Amino acid sequence: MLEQNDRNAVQRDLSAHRYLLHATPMSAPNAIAPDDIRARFSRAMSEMYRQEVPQYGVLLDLVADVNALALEDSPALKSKLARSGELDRLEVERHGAIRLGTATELATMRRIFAVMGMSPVGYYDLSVAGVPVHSTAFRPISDEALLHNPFRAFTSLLRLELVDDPELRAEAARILSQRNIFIDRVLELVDQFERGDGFTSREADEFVAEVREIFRWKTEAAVSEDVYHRLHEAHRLIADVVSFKGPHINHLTPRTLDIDAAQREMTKRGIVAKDVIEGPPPRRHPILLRQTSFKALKEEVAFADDRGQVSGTHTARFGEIEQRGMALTRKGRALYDELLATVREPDGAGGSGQDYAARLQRVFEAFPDDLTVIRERGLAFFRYTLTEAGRAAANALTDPFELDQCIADGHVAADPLVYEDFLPVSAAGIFQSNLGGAEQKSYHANSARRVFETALGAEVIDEFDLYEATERRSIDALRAQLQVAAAR
Ligand code: OOG
Ligand code: NI
Repeated sequence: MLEQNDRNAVQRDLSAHRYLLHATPMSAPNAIAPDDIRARFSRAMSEMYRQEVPQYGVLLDLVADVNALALEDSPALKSKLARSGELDRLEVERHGAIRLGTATELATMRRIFAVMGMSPVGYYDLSVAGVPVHSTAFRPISDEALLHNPFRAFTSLLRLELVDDPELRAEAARILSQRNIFIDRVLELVDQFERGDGFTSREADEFVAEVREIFRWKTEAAVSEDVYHRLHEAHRLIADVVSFKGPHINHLTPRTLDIDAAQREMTKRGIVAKDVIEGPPPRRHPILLRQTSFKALKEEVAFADDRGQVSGTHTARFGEIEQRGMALTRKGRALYDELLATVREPDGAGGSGQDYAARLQRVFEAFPDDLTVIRERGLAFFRYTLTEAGRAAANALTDPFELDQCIADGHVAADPLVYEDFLPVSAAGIFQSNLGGAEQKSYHANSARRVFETALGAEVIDEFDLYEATERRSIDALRAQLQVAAAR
């Protein structure tokens, strides 16, 4: 049965984030809305990445083809996506990822993303999988904003405290403290936004263009070849963050409706794909998130030596695709984590082995794949809406209404909410695969959420609270509709 959520707890938690939810001081009457700035930004990033990493363009075309086929093959899928509004957002839907070096960079990035209506959701500790970062995802949080454009930025902060060698640690910290990745004009525009003055369309374009520059690949390294190699020796990721003049976007990920087909298509079109799809196995009713990527590119770098510039290469940037399924409740997520843990290596990173897919499939037979069962066991979040039949019968329905009865009678439709977030084990697998495969460091895993939030200058929003609130709002809306009908 649908659990009676502790509504007050959700409300309390969300009001603690009022500054984020209402991070839109829109006093200027003709100001461009954050949702529009985000949509422009997402488009601009995609154009840039297409130029920088041509295989990303191939990936976009491939995903468009696979999606068109999937919709053609399944009118049911098409009408479901149309009903939830996802059909319209599908073509523009993607996420990107960046890695930052300092607390100041993270806090400033939070302010920049707020201009685009993106808030930090979730805390991901990647040290458990041997990656010395912790992360959050900046993303839109309201239903309307998600439908408008769901662009997300998976944002990691380097944890230098996990570097063993004190000398190297100090040197990396010194290099990072000397770089400034934000030009003054961007900060001026952020101030203007925070004052409530909003942006004209030209200012919005200027902001988008300047923020995009922050994420552009810059060939000139900030360090010598020798320092690069020492950082690289400590961890490839440390070299990737510390050696450069800015946090280059390291991938952009479109959303596919059929990741197995997309994976096959990648190979056909000459893209060397990661061998294992991260996340749950294929199912009739997809849950959470499945992801695969292609290997990072080797890019030209000019190291700065006393002797002048020395050319070399760096491998960091890649492409990824993902298929999104339903958002799970805490209970559903606990079951997912438990099942996944039984098929993973003890270190949690990178599912592998020839029979991995088969083992995954077998173990996940314990996760129900029937929507009614999933809902009745409280494993996923749903959106409830009145059906045509429900509308016709509305004044015969009573309040308090029996949700399950209404669903059984066909008066109310229950559609799963889309998972809008990320998965730490999958993220670790993606990190590992593009860091050059076999490399495996082990860190004393320790989640440092508070430290991360202090660096960020804000708390991260709990993603479960957001889904819970969305589900609850749909039930409230239903109830209101029925009361109106009953009063007639
Ligand atoms: C981020 C990897 C995580 C995802 O989709 O899980 C990620 C990175 O490599 O910086 O993007
Ligand atoms: Ni990604």
